[in-house]
Amino acid sequence: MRSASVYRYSVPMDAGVVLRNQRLKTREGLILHVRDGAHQGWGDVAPLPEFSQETLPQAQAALCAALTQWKTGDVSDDAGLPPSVAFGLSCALAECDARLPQAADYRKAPLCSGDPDELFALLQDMPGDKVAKIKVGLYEAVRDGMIVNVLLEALPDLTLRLDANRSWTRVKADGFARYVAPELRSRIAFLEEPCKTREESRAFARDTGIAIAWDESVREADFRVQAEPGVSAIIIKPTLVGSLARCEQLVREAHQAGLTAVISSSIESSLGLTQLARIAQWLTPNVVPGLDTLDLMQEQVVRAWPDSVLPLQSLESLDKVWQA
Ligand code: OSB
Ligand code: MG
Repeated sequence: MRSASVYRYSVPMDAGVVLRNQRLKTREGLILHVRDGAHQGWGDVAPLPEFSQETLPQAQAALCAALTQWKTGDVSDDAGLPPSVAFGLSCALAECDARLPQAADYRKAPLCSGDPDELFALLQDMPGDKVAKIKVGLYEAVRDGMIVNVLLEALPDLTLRLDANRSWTRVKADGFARYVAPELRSRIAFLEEPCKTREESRAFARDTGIAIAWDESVREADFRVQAEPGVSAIIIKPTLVGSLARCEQLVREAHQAGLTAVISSSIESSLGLTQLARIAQWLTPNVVPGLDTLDLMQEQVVRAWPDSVLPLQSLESLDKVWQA
């Protein structure tokens, strides 16, 4: 006997979380619960404004239709569902069949978009290998270059991930690189999407010796995972990419091409984030996932992230929007 329920959540965000052109005041999404006899599973479906093509109402309609079909037969992992729906549904069904291992990698690369002094203090106290991620391209490229240089110089065991979100022209990207000493550049694990086009980003990597990673590109129709000079990683954001099967395939292709695959957040609720930590442990062991987004939120949802002090919205407090 199969049954399913869908709940709606809304989580207030910290002031000042900006996605591309829009301030994100609340994070809206759906929690789904499936039951199959004695087995059950949970999923988080949360299209990300400015990034996902589908809206939340469209995701909800597609999810309920897929769950209706699942009640009487199986739904294939890639049934043409919007990515956020494919991700949440495949997680719930994988939990239900015990295919999503419990072990999780709760490490996260601390994310810094503001104050480098704050990041410095945090990193100084971090045990073991230090990996942090800095958003660049928000202020002057030259300033970004200086900050990166100072941090790498001051903390010899620090590796940085940087993310420019395609914000630089080649001239600006060169302005950044000029301030990062050549001998420090190898400790930039990657710089995500420095330039407006893939071609410019490739040329930047080749000319500066700073490795790059594909993030936005991974979701473009013409993208193929392949080894390329200067490219060290691909970023996989399951909510934007799709089902677990699709994520597994991308990870497999990345590893075959000698690339690092990094599982990363699309600002899911704590429930979705803990599943991403499990997916990371399962598919990309030894690679710190990019999951430091919980602290952008003021509350957790249904399932808590270990050690987080944020209050938890219980299942009972959510609106049930559908069941069958
Ligand atoms: O630019 O990579 C991005 C989160 C939501 C949308 C876009 C991005 C992000 C992150 C997640 O940066 C954190 C990470 O990748 O470490
Ligand atoms: Mg990115």
